[in-house]
Formats: sequence, C-alpha cells, structure tokens
Amino acid sequence: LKCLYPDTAWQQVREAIEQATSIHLIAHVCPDLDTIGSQLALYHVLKGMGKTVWMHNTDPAPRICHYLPASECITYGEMPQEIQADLLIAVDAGSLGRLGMTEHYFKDKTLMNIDHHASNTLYGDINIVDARYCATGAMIYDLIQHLKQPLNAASAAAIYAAVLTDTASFRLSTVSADVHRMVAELIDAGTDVAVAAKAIYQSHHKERFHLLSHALKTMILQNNGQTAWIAVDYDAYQKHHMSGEDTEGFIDYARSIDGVAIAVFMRESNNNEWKISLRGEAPYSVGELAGQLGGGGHQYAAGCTLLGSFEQVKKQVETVIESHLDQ
Ligand SMILES: [Mn+2]
Repeated sequence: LKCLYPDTAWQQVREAIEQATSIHLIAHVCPDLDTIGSQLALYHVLKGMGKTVWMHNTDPAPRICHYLPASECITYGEMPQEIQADLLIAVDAGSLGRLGMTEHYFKDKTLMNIDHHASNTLYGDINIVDARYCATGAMIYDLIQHLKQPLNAASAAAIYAAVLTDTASFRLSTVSADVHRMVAELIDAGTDVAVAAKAIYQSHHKERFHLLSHALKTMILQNNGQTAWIAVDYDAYQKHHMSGEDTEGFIDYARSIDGVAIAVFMRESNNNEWKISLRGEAPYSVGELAGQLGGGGHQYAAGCTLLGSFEQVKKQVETVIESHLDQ
C-alpha cells in the first residue's frame, strides 16, 4: 500500500491509539456514508489490534450502510452506561456540535478529531485535519498504514463506501490518480463494487420517487439561470413517510442543469426548521456560503439549518448567494 499524503503527521494519533485500551468511535449527526464508513473501517482495524471498541452515535446509521460488516454493532441515542473509553475518536465532524452529544461527555476525556473539512474548528485534544483528502475514509486508509495494520476486506469495503459517496461517485476534482490507485487496493483487499453500488444506489423505496416527483415540480431557476432551487416542505415529507436519507441526491437534479453554478435544496425537517443543502462549482465556495449562514462544509458541498417560514429562509439564503455571485 501507498499513502495518499505521506506528509500528513499521524504520529500523535498512532501513539494515542497504541496507548489506549478502550476506544469510542463517534460519527456526526445525520450520518452519511463517509462518517459511518470511517467509523466502521477504524472499528475493524482497532479490533484487530486487540482494543475494546464502541461505535455509538447520536443518530441512527442510514439504511444503505447495512451491507457493511459490523454496521449492526453501531448504536445510537442516549449514551449507554457501559461505554467507558479512555480515548474518543470523532470522524468526519467539522465541529464538536456536529457530534450532537452534551459537552459534559467530553469532559476529562481525550478527544481525537479526524476530519477533512477545511472549516474544521480543531475542537479535539488531538486534531488531524487535512482538507486535501477526498473523504475521511481515505484518511483512515493512510492511518491504517501508519498503524502498520493489514487492510482487511471489512475495512476496505467501509473505506470504499466512504470514498464512493463523498466524491459523488468519483466525479469531483478531489479524485486524483492516487485515489483510484487506493480504490484498486480496496478491490484487491476484497471490496465488491457491484455489491456496494446495489446497496447504495439501487435499494430505494418507491415512495422516494413520489417525493422526488413532488420536489422536482418546485424547481425554479434564478439569477439568469445560475442558481436552481428545489424544496420539500414538512407536509409533503410526512405524507410520503420519508426520513432525511430518502431525499439524498435530490439536489443533484438541480445541480445537473446547464448553467447552474449553485444549487439549493431546502428540506423542512420539522415545522419551520429547514435543512439547507448547497452544491456549487468553482469559483464559488458553498462551504463559505454555508459558513455565513451558521453551517459549514466543503467548497463544492455544504449545508446549514435555518429556522423560519419558507419565504423567510429562502430570502436569507438568496441574500448570501447573491452577495457571492456579485463578487
Ligand atoms: Mn466527508
């Protein structure tokens, strides 16, 4: 194997992991496959090193990750009493708030922060944050090598799921030749890409498409066709018995229109609470844009949560977008 970024300083991470006997791995709220894949890949590696390992998160893991080995060991919700870890490792979370846990839980514990968000607030006692990585899962690939551990089929499959989804199926400019060389190693280690594709892209409920057809009818273009908007309000959401993960990918329809530089998907997750997803392209940074709205993310993909009516929230997002388009 070969590290994607050999200059990343993993030494402190390696030492802390080697010294720890029990470790709690934590994914971010509304977990995606990068955070869950990173959590699972680390789980298999640390188990192989003889550690006691827990995977406990605030929110449930998405249904599509259930094909990954040990995903059934991930728990969520209230903190179980039996978790007594001497090291906590957060993966793919840009800020402490993204873990969704009371700050009390982190008191007097060593917290390690492994992430690839440029906006990361360096909230850990040990921070390994490197925005060059296409996915946090790819960071785990390098970490495995620094720990001098083998890449087994279970961790390879988890890393593959993380990288596949965080690069929008290898379509982003973060995908280098080295990323593809890593994927070759993941396949050699036993990853079945067809099984992954089937689980991730071809296991949707039919209700998703009823909601998608509703969402597409809301699509509007503004700013001379440079911005595209789609929205799903709470009523529609409830009517189709949906959960957040079922709207995954809706924004891609808005982004895929010729001439659109910034796409916005507004989802009312509760009455007057809107989850805003943003996708963009250079020279714009939707990560910066989301930051101005109290959220965060990457240059090409970001999000935030806003409170208010549809009109109020849309106006707020619009104002920030227009200030970026004007520059
Ligand atoms: Mn990520």
